[in-house]
Amino acid sequence: MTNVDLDQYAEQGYVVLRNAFSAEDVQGLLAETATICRGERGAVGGLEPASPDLSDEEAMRRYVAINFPHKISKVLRDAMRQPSVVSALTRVIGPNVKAMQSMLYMKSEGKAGQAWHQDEHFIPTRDRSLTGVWIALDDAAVDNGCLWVLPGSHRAGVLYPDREHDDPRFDCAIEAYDFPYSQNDAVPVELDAGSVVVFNGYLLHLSLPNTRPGGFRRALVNHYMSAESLLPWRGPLPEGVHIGKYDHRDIMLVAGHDPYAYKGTPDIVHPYLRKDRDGGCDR
Ligand SMILES: O=C(O)CCC(=O)C(=O)O
Repeated sequence: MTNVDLDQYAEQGYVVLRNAFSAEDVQGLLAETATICRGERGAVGGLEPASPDLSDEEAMRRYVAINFPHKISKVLRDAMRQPSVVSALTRVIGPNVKAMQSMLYMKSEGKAGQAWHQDEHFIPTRDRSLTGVWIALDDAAVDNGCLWVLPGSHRAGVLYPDREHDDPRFDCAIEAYDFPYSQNDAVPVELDAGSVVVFNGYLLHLSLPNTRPGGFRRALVNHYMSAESLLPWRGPLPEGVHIGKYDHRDIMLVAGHDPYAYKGTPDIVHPYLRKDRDGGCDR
């Protein structure tokens, strides 16, 4: 069983698992990232297949991130089920755990970060069990746009107000504001490739732009929650279904038992490119 400091997790809202993925695992994930960005693994909404003369690096530089890549990639689904990470998740969530989202960041030099936010704002669970797993595929440091957190900010169990913003450092996603922390409380989570940060869905976090010349800051981020919770997420709802009963079921069980297995796991979400600030924000 993976050793997780549960006291630190409860207190700070995050915990780092050093070397959760081997150097070989990371090489496999980077090769898969290039294949996906070339359009050679399957359809990704908005992605142009790379011509043979485009290098892998150029193919990856075109995009900031892809949402739901695990839907077309066994390598990424296997990473979602990585035993040491799942073992940690069973300690922080409980014995029954489902995965419900993946995001693959390329984030080459110049690409924006994401402003302060709480993931439960975007992905509401009924029991506050949402947990992010952020896997560094390159060494992640301040200059290439690592994650920053506000330790302990999950503890109030409050989702803070949010608004649109015009800060060019960040992508078009809304920012949280009016929370009782200052920038001085923020802590960078610098990680070696293959290490992982597991964090609570109420933890305030951001990332800054990648300012490292020529560099990438690739990361795979997977989201998990307890299998017992319904997932009232993503619209529009099927006709006649009330939000209180809606349960998004395009999930993957990674540990234990799925009490809603009788509902099946329909294929609902498909990979798509994440909006890059360079293309402007739709407002
Ligand atoms: O990796 C990043 O740049 C942002 C990731 C993030 O904020 C998230 O996973 O919620």
